Amino acid sequence: MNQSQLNALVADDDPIAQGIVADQLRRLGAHSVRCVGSGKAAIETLQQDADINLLVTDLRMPDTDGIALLRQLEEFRLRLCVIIMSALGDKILRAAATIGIGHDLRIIGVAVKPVRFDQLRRLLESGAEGTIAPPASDSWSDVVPSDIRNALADGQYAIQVQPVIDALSLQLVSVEVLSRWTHPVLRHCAPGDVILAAEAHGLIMEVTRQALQGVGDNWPKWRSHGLCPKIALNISAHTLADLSFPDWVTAELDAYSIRPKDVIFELTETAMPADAPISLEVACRLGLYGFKLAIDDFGTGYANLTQLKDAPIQQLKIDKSFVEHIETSSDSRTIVESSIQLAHELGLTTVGEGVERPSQVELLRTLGCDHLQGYLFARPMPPAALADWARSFDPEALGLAPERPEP
Ligand code: G
Ligand code: MN
Repeated sequence: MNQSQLNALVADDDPIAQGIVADQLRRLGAHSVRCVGSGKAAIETLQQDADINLLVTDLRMPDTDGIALLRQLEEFRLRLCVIIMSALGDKILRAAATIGIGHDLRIIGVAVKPVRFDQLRRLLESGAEGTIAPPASDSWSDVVPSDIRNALADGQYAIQVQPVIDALSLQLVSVEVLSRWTHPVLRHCAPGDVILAAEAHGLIMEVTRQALQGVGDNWPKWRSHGLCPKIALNISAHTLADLSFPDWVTAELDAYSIRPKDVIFELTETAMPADAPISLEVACRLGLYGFKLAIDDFGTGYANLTQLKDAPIQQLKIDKSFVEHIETSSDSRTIVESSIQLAHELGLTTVGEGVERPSQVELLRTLGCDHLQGYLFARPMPPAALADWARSFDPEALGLAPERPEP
């Protein structure tokens, strides 16, 4: 992240804490830092100053507290990065971050007060290049249809694939298809934002069509190398509400000789067919056609047990935020363990996301997780690189040995 582009707002009713954080941000090279003493003042300032791209906010404040502030950021479409801090401890911070993510905010981290300099530096560094939202003029709501059409036409849109492997045999079972954009003007726009813009302008099918084309173009090559991974595609609530999608996607895939049984659609929990009869209808038809459905990022949204039981879902992907601390946090471990148990009792397979260390593999295997995905095995890669990856992938080099499933 380029700190010289950082225009920060610190919201805290305690002037001393406010001063400490502001000073730390300046020492970290922020271009400008402003401070306010309440959530209400924060909203007013953000509405006046579109250049502010980072909010560091306390939770307990007069007027509008931090949680209400997160909601108002969404209501007023103030799309900027947020760091939440509080002296109230870890649990409330994590809850606040979850609420923020639910509001579609870019929460780049949480910090227990008093915030330490190195902690703040790490949070800012971990926000990857481009994570700091640009001023409002670059935000997705200002992306016009021609930007997207041009990006699609110019080949600035490309897919990457990330392997998912069987937890016991350590063999490739599927690849998740991820959309990547490299646009000279839209470069600040996170892929998710471009998807939002594409949806808003009715161009999401074209984006999906290009993703399918990316897969279709590589499918014969993968097969020629003896690889036949299932294809996991992310679809949004918008797509799931489109009654024409099942027939359309079946025909598109058919052109590449990809069969529905080779495809898994990943839905985020927020896209789950809750009270939306049309979504349920589309989900059911996809199931009837032979596609598999997975719930993505399980644990971060609002899927309830009835939805899990009633929706035609075959797989549950456990969010990486739980896998991340599985060795050290008993809460995380309990969540992963009960998610796996619940999934299995409902007849669903499980995928552990965000696996970065062999120790996580060991635990996930012990807990009975079926499939694994994460940087430990492979980062998302261009589709043409998959065969090379498969050839050189060596679990033993990671200290892992294949196990045979129990008979
Ligand atoms: O939400 P979904 O499951 O679609 O997320 C996929 C995202 O997760 C991709 O952007 C991918 O780069 C990222 N990802 C995949 N594996 C890992 C990992 O091991 N660690 C982290 N931090 N991110 C990962
Ligand atoms: Mn996914």
